[in-house]
Amino acid sequence: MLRPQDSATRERKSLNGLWRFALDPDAEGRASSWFSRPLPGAGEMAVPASFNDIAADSAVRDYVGDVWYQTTVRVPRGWAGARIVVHFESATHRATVWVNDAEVVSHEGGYTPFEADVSAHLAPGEPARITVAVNNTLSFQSIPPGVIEQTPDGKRQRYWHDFFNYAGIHRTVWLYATPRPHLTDITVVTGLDAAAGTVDYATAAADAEEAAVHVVLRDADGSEVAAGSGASGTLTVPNAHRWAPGDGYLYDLEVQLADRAGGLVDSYHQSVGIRTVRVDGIRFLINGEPFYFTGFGKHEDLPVIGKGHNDAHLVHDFELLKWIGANSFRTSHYPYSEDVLDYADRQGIVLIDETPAVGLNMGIGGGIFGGQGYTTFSPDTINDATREVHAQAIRELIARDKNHPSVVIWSIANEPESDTAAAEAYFEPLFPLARQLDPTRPVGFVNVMLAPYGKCRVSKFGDVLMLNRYYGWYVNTGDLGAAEMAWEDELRGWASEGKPIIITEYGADTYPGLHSVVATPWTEEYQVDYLAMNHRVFDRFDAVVGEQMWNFADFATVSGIMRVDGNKKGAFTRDRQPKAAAFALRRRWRNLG
Ligand code: GCB
Repeated sequence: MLRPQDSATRERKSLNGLWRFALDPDAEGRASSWFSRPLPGAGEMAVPASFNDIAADSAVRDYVGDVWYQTTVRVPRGWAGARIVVHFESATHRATVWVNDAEVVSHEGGYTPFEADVSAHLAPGEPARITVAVNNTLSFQSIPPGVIEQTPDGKRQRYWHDFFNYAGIHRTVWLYATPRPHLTDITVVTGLDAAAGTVDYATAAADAEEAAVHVVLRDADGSEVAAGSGASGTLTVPNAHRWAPGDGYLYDLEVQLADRAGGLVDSYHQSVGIRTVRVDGIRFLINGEPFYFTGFGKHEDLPVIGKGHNDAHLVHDFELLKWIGANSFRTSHYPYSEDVLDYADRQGIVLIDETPAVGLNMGIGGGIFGGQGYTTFSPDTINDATREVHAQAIRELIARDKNHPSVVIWSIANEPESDTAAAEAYFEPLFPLARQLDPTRPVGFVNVMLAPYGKCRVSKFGDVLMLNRYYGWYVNTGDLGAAEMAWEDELRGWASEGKPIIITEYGADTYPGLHSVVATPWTEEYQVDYLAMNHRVFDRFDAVVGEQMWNFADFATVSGIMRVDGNKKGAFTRDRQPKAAAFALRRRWRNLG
């Protein structure tokens, strides 16, 4: 699937704005065909945004089930004869879409795009009604998983990941038009040959048996540097300007479909960053040079709009990354908006790209360790059907993000149970799946403290080791001396594995404005001391090739005794003000060189 764009042959129309909106607590909307008329009793809701925090009402915030969105769009008159598609960049966690009275598509998974050819269901020049039932229920067969529990106040969604279950239409909705013969996919793989760069490209098209493919590669000034013909091929760029961390240099690959007479049929522009990624022993190489990750695990999380994408906040967050000296982040714990990926490409920010497979671990709940009364992997809980949903999430992530030079690692899960035979059996096929879908990038998963060195049965499948550790916070709380010893001891074990290690999380909850002269958890001073202890430990190991502090900013979670208005491990507050830790990180990262 190609992301909608305007080109010489394509036109798109954003459907963002206020949509009609209704909850469906009695689950009657589908049976009563709510899509066939103006939504009954509808209010209005912003798209893109999570619906949860928009209303001042816990019935909306904590709602579980179908919610309905509806808009009316006038289809441009000029689109007569075109193929017309409705495209959702995401709908969390699943959706069914109707155009006028016709059901056109359903999609499972809250963070990847889906679309449908709706040409047969609307008419250029006429209005069309688009209705979406978005469902936010998590089950043992969803990624991420969850369970519905009955309480005296009704049903309640429970889950094992530590961020609020925001839902709704979080990203842009497009109506777009392409010619009938059209490009359906483009894959680029880049290489380096001394000063030259190579671009292997492969294209796919539909309804285009007669059409020929031509490609032109242009540099950032728009000058042609290479050209070719054929559905796939290799282009060579002498003296290529490499994409590199901090230097988001992009070429533009224009792919054209032409008819027999040479007339232009379809045209699509694909950005290309020429770079290589490789693991060599304990080194992580970008363009053959050792790379050390600095940065964060982040979230898509903002006041009011929840997980809704917002361009102003995107740019601001990247400015803060630059200010603090971060060169990377992980898209913890789900694929982020494609606007984020595009911007990271242009800014030269390096990404670890993660699936939504978080909370596959019933030993953890909301950051709290301990039995939660469920077995993680079993025929009745996370099972083969779940693994197929997980596999599909991996397929959709790689299909969507394969061409982004910023993405250097696929993370197939965050902190699953990984110390049991059942976990090993569950994960074993998922690693080769990811490698088969993309043989060019290292594949890993993020290991939890409950499966320490010597106990984890899944890490052996990964190309890199990604560790989340909270010595000095969840264990050895307030005792950084003991924490340092325990942490160094465990890390020594991992370092003996001969793989690069990235510390993908280390952090301490910190209430902004809380101070103490003696080391006291929750204070700004303790967070600074905690980070310094971690950095001392990392610096003792050559195998540690990166540190991503948890978290970039404070974020919303379910409420509970471990969370004070959300998770407070941010270097920045939720509204992006720096804590003392931000200045400490800035001093370290800007001097690492
Ligand atoms: C973790 C999780 C992350 C949590 C964090 C915490 O290990 O990966 O989602 O938010 O710990 O703060 O407990």
